[in-house]
Amino acid sequence: MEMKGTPAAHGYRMPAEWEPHSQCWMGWPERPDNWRNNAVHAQKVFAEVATAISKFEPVTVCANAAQWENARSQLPHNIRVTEMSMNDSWFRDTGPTIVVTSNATVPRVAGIDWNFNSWGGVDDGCYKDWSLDLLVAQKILAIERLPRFPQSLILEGGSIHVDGEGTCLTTEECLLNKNRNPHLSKVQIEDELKAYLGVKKIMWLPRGLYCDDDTNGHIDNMCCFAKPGVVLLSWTDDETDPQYERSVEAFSVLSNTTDAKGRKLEIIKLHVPGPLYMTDEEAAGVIQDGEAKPRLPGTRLAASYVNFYIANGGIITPQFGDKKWDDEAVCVLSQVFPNHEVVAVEGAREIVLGGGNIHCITQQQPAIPSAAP
Ligand code: KQY
Repeated sequence: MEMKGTPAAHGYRMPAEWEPHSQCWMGWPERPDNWRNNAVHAQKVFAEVATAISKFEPVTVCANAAQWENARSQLPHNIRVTEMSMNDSWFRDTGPTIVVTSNATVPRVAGIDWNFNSWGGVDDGCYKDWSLDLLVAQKILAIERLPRFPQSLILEGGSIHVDGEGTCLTTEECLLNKNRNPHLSKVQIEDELKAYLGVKKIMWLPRGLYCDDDTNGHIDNMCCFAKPGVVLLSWTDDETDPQYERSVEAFSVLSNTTDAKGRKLEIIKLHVPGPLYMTDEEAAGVIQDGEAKPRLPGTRLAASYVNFYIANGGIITPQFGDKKWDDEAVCVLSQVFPNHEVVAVEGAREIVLGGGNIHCITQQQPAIPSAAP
């Protein structure tokens, strides 16, 4: 069912990720011009992520027809595997943003179907044909019989975070990039976010993570809410690392702003790993066919522990093989989320080789809220 008007006008809001979910959606990686060695390593890690999440909430993994049997064979049976066409498997960005309302006169859960241009269009984006990705959100909503709000704004889910209490966090580097919505001003984009996410205030960081070039600096690699009034920020103590300047800049902006409720933010630093770089062997495993952005040896990987997923009672966090900062991330996240079990996914390097991480490959479906009395 297609909804008329905007979600906020019907009382919908995007809940925070820590609010209850009815399930999590993921895609299944396969394209050999993004995932090395025909995606065999990535598939193994996607299966680990799905399995970890499935301990906390139901998971549905969608796979192209030719991959359905392979996906089914690699995933435990408590995970639903369904056939769905896609160009790649970044469901944070191609899936719907699901919103909820307690307003009993409309369905309590609905989905926003954003426009998508492969993170920047034919010249700047990650691959040249995204026609199947454009249908992913609509298909998920149809499977769940959820009403759909179509949106012409080009926006990926990884470019926004909300606290569920009226604040949205994003980056200028991505949302104001001329390769997304060049005809819209900052104020017009804010108005769209308010009307669709049900938020009152947009907090803009100037830039995302250093070298997060595939996404033009998505917020979900740089900073996220841990609870209302508290954010986790990608950080480095190394002043010679170009990431330092970005983290200091973001810290300053966050320190000098208040959220929608007028709170000053508590900022918790989450040190980045590495720096990590794509090896010759890793790059050689990717078919460079001109259809997708080349994966070049020596490229600095956009690796960040902020790119975790909050499940019902679980934090599913990437690990990169950098023992010091891997352990530190688990320690910080365990303190920040004392009521969640932190689950570390060791092989997350394989996901970052493709350009994102655990948050980027997952999409929560919020639980149905109770109706207002
Ligand atoms: O990080 C993401 N949200 C998506 C990254 C896409 C990379 C495509 N190569």
